[in-house]
Amino acid sequence: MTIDLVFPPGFVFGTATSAHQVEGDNRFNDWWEWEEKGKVPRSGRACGHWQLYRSDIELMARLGYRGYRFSVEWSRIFPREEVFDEDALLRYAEIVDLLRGKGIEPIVTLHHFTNPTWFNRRGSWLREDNTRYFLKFVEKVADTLKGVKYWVVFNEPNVYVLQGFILGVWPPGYRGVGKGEKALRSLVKAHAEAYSVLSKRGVWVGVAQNLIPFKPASTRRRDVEKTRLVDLAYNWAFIDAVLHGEYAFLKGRGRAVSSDFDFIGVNYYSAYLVKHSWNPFKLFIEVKPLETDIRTTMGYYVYPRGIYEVTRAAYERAGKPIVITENGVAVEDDEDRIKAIIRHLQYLHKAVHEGVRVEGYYYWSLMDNYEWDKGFSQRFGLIEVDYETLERRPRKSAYVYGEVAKTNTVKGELVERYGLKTLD
Ligand code: IFM
Repeated sequence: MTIDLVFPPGFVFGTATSAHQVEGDNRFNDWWEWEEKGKVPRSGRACGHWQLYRSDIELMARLGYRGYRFSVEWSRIFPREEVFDEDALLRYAEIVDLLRGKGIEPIVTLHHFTNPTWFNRRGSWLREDNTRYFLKFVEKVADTLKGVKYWVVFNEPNVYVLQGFILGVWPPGYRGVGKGEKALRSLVKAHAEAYSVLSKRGVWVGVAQNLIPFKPASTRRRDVEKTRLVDLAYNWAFIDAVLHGEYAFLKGRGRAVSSDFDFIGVNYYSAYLVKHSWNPFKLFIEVKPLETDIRTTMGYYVYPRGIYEVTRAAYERAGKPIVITENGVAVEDDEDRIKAIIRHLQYLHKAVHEGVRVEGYYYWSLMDNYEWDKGFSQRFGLIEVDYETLERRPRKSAYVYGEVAKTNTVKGELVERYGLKTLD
């Protein structure tokens, strides 16, 4: 008989979304602009969450979820540089109150990949003094959303810098390692400024960092060295810069404005193999997904042990409590989602059992939504969204996860049926 996996009292099982991916009609940000230019699929009304938030919150409460991570859309609050939309901000305040009323712990993200278009016209994150615009937004939000304990200033600054400033495949569309490093330093500075505003209010401030267990494709020295470089630049540059004012990036070391975190949010999805490449345009690096028994429709694979690896690594490196701010899968068969959840929780439980301080786990995502350059093709949701009618239909995984959330326990029968037989 398999025994129950019990998580500590106070551990929160919740779900996560972001504004542009679920709200709909975010017309004043740079993603919308890219959509209009035909560079990425249109988000349109997305899941209509900006109108349906009340029933969505009721649904998450009925399902038993205890936490909800969402983002406040900067371009809704400041659609123009000098235009402040108080009503929009008050709607976010209402969302926080509704969540609190249902006993759901909110985590508020302040930047989740989107900028107001006017901010980009001012030079975006390539100009360090532009952090003042973001700070003005942070102050407004912090003054209004009372009673929020957990704040994430930046979602996945590493993914954002890579896609938006090095590869140029996401807005604002800059290319080059130098640009990426400039943006990185501005984000670190903006984090410091936001930290000083928020921490005075006695709340917890963190980052939601996308962490990847990179593994050398072979034991060859070149592959091992490249793996170390990628690990430092991708996983740790932002975190090291914030904590120590120093970081290692793709072309050497750099310095930035240090501040602090009260927790590290970990967004974990998959593992990758790293190989030395002779192609200078790829910075002499080749990265490809580590293959396992479950392939997601995103093209990468489910590797549950990775959540243990990155959670431990983040805890050891930063010495801060951990929140799993995202973990989830886009799959065609919901049974694979249940397997993925149970298996990741087996490994997370192992980390907790070994003494890693983890405060919660937020499944990505509450519902199917707009997956950036992949549009609506990816089904990450515990809840299926019918994009024609906007009807929400909880999947079997939604109820299974609800039982975990209500009891803080993964029952032995679930482990037996969906879990891994042994953990290494
Ligand atoms: O949808 C994204 C989210 O916006 C950031 N983290 C990864 C998710 C899945 O790709």
